[in-house]
Amino acid sequence: MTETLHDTPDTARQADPFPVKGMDAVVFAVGNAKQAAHYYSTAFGMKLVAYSGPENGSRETASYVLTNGAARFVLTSVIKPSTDRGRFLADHVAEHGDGVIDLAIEVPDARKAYAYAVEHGATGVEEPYEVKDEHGTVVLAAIATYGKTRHTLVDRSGYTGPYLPGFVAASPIVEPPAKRTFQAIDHCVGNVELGKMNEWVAFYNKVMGFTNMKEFVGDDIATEYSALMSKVVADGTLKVKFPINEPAIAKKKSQIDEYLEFYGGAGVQHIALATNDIVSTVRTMRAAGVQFLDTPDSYYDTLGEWVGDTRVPIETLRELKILADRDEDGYLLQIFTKPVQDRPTVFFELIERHGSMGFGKGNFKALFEAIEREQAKRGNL
Ligand code: TYF
Ligand code: FE
Repeated sequence: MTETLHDTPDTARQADPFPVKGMDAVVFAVGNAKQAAHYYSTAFGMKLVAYSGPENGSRETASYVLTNGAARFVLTSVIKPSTDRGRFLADHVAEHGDGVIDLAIEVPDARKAYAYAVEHGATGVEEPYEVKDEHGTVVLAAIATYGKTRHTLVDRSGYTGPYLPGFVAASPIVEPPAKRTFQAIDHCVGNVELGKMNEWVAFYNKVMGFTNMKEFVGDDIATEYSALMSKVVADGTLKVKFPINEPAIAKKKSQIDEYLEFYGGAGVQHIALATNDIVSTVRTMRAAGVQFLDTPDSYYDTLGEWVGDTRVPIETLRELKILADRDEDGYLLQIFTKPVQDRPTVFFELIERHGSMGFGKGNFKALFEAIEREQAKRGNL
């Protein structure tokens, strides 16, 4: 059974030219999906629910579907490339390392969504098509976004299977932790080339009718310490949120430039995972060997003065290196992993929101300094 948090009443959708139900999946192309599935099970506490591979008729690729609440990851590897799809996956891993190839979005009508997107300037990569099995029918279509990333548009309202036709149900690799580590995808961040941020923001404005959220990092902050500029686009219900970063020229090499160099172009930088108990999640993931960015003690010496009361005592935040930020709507707690592959590219964020719909602007200085300390260790000064 698939769980879902995607239930917008039909009335709320009518006015929206590009209604979305939420993130459908984050699809990764990786060198070894079998081992990656193990990592996301044992280190991130996710649950294997579906599989596609040679044992059930997919001779070219192996794909593992893991979930945690409404969050879904798909990990795909090539076994033996023989079609364009296999060749694309093999080349993608060779060129970019492990990375995200698809930020799939669940929509109520994939045909309408695709037509709207293409009419408004999107490049189509898959015309709408149906796939069926004994569990029902799914309608899929796909458009291109930054780099080699795509957005598959998924209407699974007529489907009850574990993921998509072609996949069979699978049992968890290990018993998932007693307490769920996270329950949804909060936002998915893209890094694009210098000078391209506004183009990609305009793309989401036009193609999906997404609007800009108020949080952005402009060149004022950029030149001071962050070496990046950032804007956030989101659908009207804020279920799908896409921050877009571009490098800025600063004292040190931008973390975004480092990503672009090692990834080999634009791509997904981080996936933020929503949790309702970040303390317990960070303890569980640290115990499983996940490495998080460090935060200096000095951050916690002054945190209480400006962030006010949070659910978690400052001393616990200090112990676990969790960051906190507050705006007029409330506060949030967040922490960032180190990159999860050898290339300094993709990483994850855990976020616990209490009213705030921001992205931790108050933490950018502490966060970017932590990233720069990691960059320095890699010799990228
Ligand atoms: O998604 C965001 O905007 C925050 C902040 O390299 C952020 O998580 C921005 C850029 C970056 C790391 C975090
Ligand atoms: Fe983030």
